Parts: sequence; C-alpha cells; structure tokens
Amino acid sequence: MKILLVEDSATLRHAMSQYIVEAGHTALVAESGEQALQLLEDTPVDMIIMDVEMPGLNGFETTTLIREWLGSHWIPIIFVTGMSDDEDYRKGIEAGGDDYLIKPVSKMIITAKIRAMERIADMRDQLNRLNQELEALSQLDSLTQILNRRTFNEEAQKQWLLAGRKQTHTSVLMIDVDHFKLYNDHYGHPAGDRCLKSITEAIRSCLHRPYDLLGRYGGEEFVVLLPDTDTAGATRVSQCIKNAVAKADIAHEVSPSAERVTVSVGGASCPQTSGYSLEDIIKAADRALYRAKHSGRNQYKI
Ligand code: GH3
Ligand code: MG
Ligand code: MG
Ligand code: MG
Ligand code: MG
Repeated sequence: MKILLVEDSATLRHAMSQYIVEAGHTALVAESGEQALQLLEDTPVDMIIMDVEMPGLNGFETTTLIREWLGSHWIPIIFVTGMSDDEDYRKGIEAGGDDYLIKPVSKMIITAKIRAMERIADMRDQLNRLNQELEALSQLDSLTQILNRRTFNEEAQKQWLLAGRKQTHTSVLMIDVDHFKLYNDHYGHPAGDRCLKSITEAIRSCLHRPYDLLGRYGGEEFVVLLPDTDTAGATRVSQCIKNAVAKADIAHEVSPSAERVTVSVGGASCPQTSGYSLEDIIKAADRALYRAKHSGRNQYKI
C-alpha cells in the first residue's frame, strides 16, 4: 500500500516512515497539512497516518478537508498524536479519522493497525466489485443475457439523442415468436427457455454494427434498434432474422402454421429529422408486427 505520513517532527517522520517501509509498504511524507493536501492533488494514496499538532492546518482540519475532497471514496486515516484527552479523541473521529493512537507508538502497534485498516480496505474493494457486477446484472435479462426492457429503452434513447438531427434514418424491429404458447404447452417450459436462447442467437447473428441494440421486450418478444439504417437496411436485417431462425431448425410439431419455430417481425424506419419520438417508432414497429401476425406469421412487415 501507498501510505502518506503527515508529521511535522523530522525525527518522528524518519522513524515512522521506516516502520511503514519495513512493514512492506511505500511511505510518502508531508511536513504539514498544506503539503499533504498538495501531494494528494496528483498522488492517490491508500492510507494516511496523520499527526494532529502541526503549524498551519492541524491534523483534524486537514482530515476534514481530505474527506470533503475524497467524497465517497473512503481511505483509512489514522491519527498518531500526543494529545491524549478523551475530548481530542472524539474530535479526531468526528473529523473523519478511523483510529486514534497516542504517542509514543511502537513499531508493532503501527504495523498491526496498518494491517487492520488494510483488511477493511480490501472489503471496500470487494464491495465495489460486487456492486459493479450487480449493476451489470441488473441491466441484462437473466435468461438470454441481452438487455432487459428498461435498459434497452435507456440505451435506445441515448442512441436516438446522439443521432440528433442527422440526415440518417433509424429503424426499430419488433420480433415475436409464433405460436410460442403452444410450443411451451407441448414441449414444456425448460424447452421453451432453450428455444428463446436459440432465437436470441439467431437474431444476434444478424446484427453486425457495434451500435445495434438487442433487447428482450417481453416474454417471447424481442426488440432491435438499428441506428443509421433505412427501410432497405431494416428489410435486409428482417430477412436475415427470418432465415437465421429457419436455420436454427427448431421443431414445433403442434404449430398451426409451420412444423418449425418461426418468428414474425414488424419494422419501422424514420429519418431523425421527422419529428417522431423513439416511442412513436417503436409503436409503429409494433403495428407492423401485428400486421405480420395477421397476414399469416413467419414473415416481416415494414
Ligand atoms: P402468437 O403467434 O400470436 O405470438 O402466439 P403466442 O402463443 O406466441 O403468443 P402468446 O402471447 O399467446 O403466448 C406467449 C407465450 O410465451 C406464453 C408464455 O407462456 C410464453 N413465455 C413468455 N415468457 C417465457 C419464458 O421466459 N420462457 C418460456 N418458456 N415461455 C415464455
Ligand atoms: Mg506535531
Ligand atoms: Mg402474443
Ligand atoms: Mg408469440
Ligand atoms: Mg408475444
């Protein structure tokens, strides 16, 4: 760990930084609170050992400023001071200190305290990692690992705004599995889940651009956003999806319209400058999907 030692006494600075180095850490030193603040501006540290009585800013004031500056990023700050009143201890903790040691402090004590704080810092890192993982998980649909509806809407809205008033078209496709209720009833829910994963892969195989978005919009309904794509492009992708699902070749022996699993696709395209909102074009794609269903399924309408 990189440990900052703030101490105005040269003798103590020397001895304590020796302890820090012998414990296997890197020691940075500051002679005053002001110097500590300056150093922190461009050097991140993992822990601070802080004297209290110093000319200029004292350790409590310096700590308050450091905590303000670090915001929600917590690092351990330990006071090491000659001030042994209970009231000083209280002030130190209040100022943002995590521990309060009274001089003289032996090498063994300071080493043990550093170890204890290091354990808490490890826990902080673990929590941060878990939080990041949770954040990522909450954006995905757990079955298909594609964007869930909420995240799709957020990301699509970002793309929509990004495209701004460009002269390009944006397209949306709504894709719905045909007679999927019958599929589930006949093959069982686990098979239905596997089928949805295969359909996801089939759709994904038709999306090649980094900005294309794929989301699970409902049970057996998917949505695709194609930025920079006009009606011709949307038609190509729809045809590709229809073919890819056919190629997946999933048996559906009770389907009234085909012996294999098929999908219906509804698409809509509009130029950024049309004045339509993203919701408008999603609704238009939904209406096109309805037409595809009512024209016999296993087809696309744009
Ligand atoms: P249509 O061709 O008109 O779309 O008919 P459909 O049967 O596909 O449509 P409907 O909306 O009646 O049924 C959708 C079915 O999708 C019902 C539901 O049990 C199933 N379903 C929704 N989500 C899941 C899921 O996560 N896993 C599985 N296995 N089935 C699901
Ligand atoms: Mg001092
Ligand atoms: Mg339905
Ligand atoms: Mg369906
Ligand atoms: Mg449906």
